[in-house]
Amino acid sequence: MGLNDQEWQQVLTMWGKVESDLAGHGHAVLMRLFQDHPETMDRFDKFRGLKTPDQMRGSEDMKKHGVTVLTQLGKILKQKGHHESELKPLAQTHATKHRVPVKYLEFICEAIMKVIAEKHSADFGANCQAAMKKALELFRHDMASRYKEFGFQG
Ligand code: CUS
Repeated sequence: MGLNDQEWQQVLTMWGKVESDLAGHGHAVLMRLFQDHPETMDRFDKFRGLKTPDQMRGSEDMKKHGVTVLTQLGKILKQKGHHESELKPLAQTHATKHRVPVKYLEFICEAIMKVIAEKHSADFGANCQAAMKKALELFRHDMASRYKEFGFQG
């Protein structure tokens, strides 16, 4: 499940491109997530009122939350797998407060992969995609083990 140096480098180079417009990518990821899996909107009170793609597109809350999500994930990826201290508080709030199941984390990771593929198709080749997928799998795997420690089966 671990990544080698070259794979981490691919992941972080790609993430640098995501960070060139974190708000744009974050908003696109949440739009994608909520369109593909509307049930995931229920986890956050502030999104329940959004019904149409236009409302989502104009939502400052979604823009802000997109930045939050990608900022947290970026901090974790930059630890290249040594992310225990970053992951723990995130797992705790998501297990005990938001109660975001592992399945939803999978959906959000899928949305991230799709958005990167759309915005950076030329730079997101098969190797880089595979590396990013592995990094996101590692993240989910470790979130899932932490969830169990907090008594959330996820
Ligand atoms: O916020 C946060 O943080 C999370 C993510 C990470 C990566 C963990 N989230 Cu938010 C999640 C989710 C959302 O937002 C929505 C839906 C589902 C899930």
